[in-house]
Amino acid sequence: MYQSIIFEKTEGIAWIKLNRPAKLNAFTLEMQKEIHSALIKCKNDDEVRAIIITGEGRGFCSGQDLSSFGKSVNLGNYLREYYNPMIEEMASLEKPIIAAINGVAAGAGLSLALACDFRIICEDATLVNAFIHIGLVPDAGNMYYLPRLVGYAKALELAVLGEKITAHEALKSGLATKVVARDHWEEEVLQFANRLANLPTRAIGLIKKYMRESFESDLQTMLEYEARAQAEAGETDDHKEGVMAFLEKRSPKFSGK
Ligand code: T3D
Repeated sequence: MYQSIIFEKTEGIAWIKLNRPAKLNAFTLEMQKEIHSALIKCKNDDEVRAIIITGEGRGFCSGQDLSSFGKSVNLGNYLREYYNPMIEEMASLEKPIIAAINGVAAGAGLSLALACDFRIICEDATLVNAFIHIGLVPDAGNMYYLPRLVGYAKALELAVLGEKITAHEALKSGLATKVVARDHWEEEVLQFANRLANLPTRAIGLIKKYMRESFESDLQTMLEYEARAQAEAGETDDHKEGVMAFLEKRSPKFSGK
């Protein structure tokens, strides 16, 4: 039973809801451990084909809970022990993860969103790389993902100036998959997650696994990775179903197997 998150499963979709709304879902040690544990559950559960991370109340996540930090904490060790394994779990999880950014995402809360595969942002939500305001540097994968998403110059600007950006600015700079009106928030998030959950899940996992290699690999290496991934995808039921459906002129029904 979780204390700081709500974990729910509905028809192929797992929801991880950060649940400290009075603090805009600021991270505590307990919350980090619980998110990590929920991600492992998702990895091991074949029924889960898409994961949504969102926040309860008016915030997505306001980053590290600043009131829970004692003076004696070594921040580097804290990151190594709690944040980094959670971010690495997200990267290696071969299922799509959606950040449903319902409200402000700040500091490591923004990092959490960046580590997701898709970001759906509510029209009135804001993002802020808040670390600089307290004399810290972006962490929890922020300095890895941000330049890859928006380019070096914009990433540096967001990290150094720490200005709030709106959902529409996030969309323009490549941070957001889509911006959704508050009135249609839940229905659009669910629709997007359902769409992913009904795609060939194993192929998505392989895309996620190998596409991230492209930043560190040359063409030859990527060609070999593609061949390996395709060999695996070609053995799936979903590949057979996709081809059959095409030949029979009907919509495919993918099982994720
Ligand atoms: O190695 C390591 O582990 C270091 C890791 C660091 C990772 C980090 O994440 S560093 C960055 C930490 N986060 C921040 O610096 C953001 C702090 N929060 C804010 O700047 C603002 O709250 C927001 C811009 C996020 C939202 O502003 P606003 O005006 O919408 O809300 P608010 O009134 O400031 O906040 C509402 C409540 O949440 C308030 O509590 P109260 O007064 O009603 O009792 C506020 O104190 C609380 N809250 C918000 N963020 C945090 C927080 N409490 C603790 N920690 C927070 N991060």
